[in-house]
Amino acid sequence: MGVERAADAIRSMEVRGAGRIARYAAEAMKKLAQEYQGGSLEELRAELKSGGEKLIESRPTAVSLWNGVQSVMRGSGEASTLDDLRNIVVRNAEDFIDRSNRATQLIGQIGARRVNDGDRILTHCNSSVALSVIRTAFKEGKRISVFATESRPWRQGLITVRELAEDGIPVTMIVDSAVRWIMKDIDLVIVGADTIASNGAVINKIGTSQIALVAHEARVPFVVCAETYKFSSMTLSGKPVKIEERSAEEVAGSGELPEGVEVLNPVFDATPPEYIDYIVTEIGLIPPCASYEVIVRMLGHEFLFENQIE
Ligand code: RI2
Repeated sequence: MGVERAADAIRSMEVRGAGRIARYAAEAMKKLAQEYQGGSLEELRAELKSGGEKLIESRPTAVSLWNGVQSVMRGSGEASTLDDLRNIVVRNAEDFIDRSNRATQLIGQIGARRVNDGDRILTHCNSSVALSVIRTAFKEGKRISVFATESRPWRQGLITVRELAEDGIPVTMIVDSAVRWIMKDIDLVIVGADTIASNGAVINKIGTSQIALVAHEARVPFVVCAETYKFSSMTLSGKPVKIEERSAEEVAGSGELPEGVEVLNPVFDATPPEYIDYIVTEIGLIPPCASYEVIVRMLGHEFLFENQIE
């Protein structure tokens, strides 16, 4: 599978989930380096650069994709031979994928410590790290039950209910507009993230911010689970997060709407830090206000400013 094919699979959401698309992009970059047949260091460097750009453009909101590509390319500027460059990219890609999978496990372990026996948990969309916390708590013997939103228009909630049902975890699907109706019966909300900004705001599937608002009103803890590669250094240098808007056809089938009726289909929204109780990362459970520290620790100031400030 070439980089173009990988970018198409991410763009079409054949491959989806902020963590999964980052690992998929890293694998595509690794294959590009391994399968390059030319003999030129500069040509491979150019192909990796344009391939990375295509992958990043495929889903503009999830910074995990950008961070994943940067992680694969880190240190490649020092390569003095074709084999050096190939080895750096392959090693970085394998390291990123391993760290990403390990982070999912660690987040499960750390987050599960804050799940109590008997908790009724609400989750939104389909987040592998949010489900890692839920699965870990269940495996530890905590008698939890889960309410999963349908998460229109893509209905990722169907994936969540299938996965949890297969694990034997009691799960109920609700329509998105029932979150305030169900919140009185919920003990804990756990969601994932696509991007976390330097001020602690969390960009996640559309509808997350209203769930956070409703949880805040009901005094229900609202928890975000995110690997450190979902924290955005670009927001630290002032760049806003682009909220992806997808096609009208994902919302209404052809012929369902009268001629001339427009459809707005933003697929992410921003939850302000004040509605978030804590963020579970693989380096620990942090308050949203610690996002700056995570970004600097993850990337280091020198990386930040050599790559961000034009
Ligand atoms: P994990 C998904 O976006 C959802 O917004 C989910 O919460 C987030 O990515 C993180 O997913 P989409 O790809 O990395 O369904 O936790 O648009 O699996």
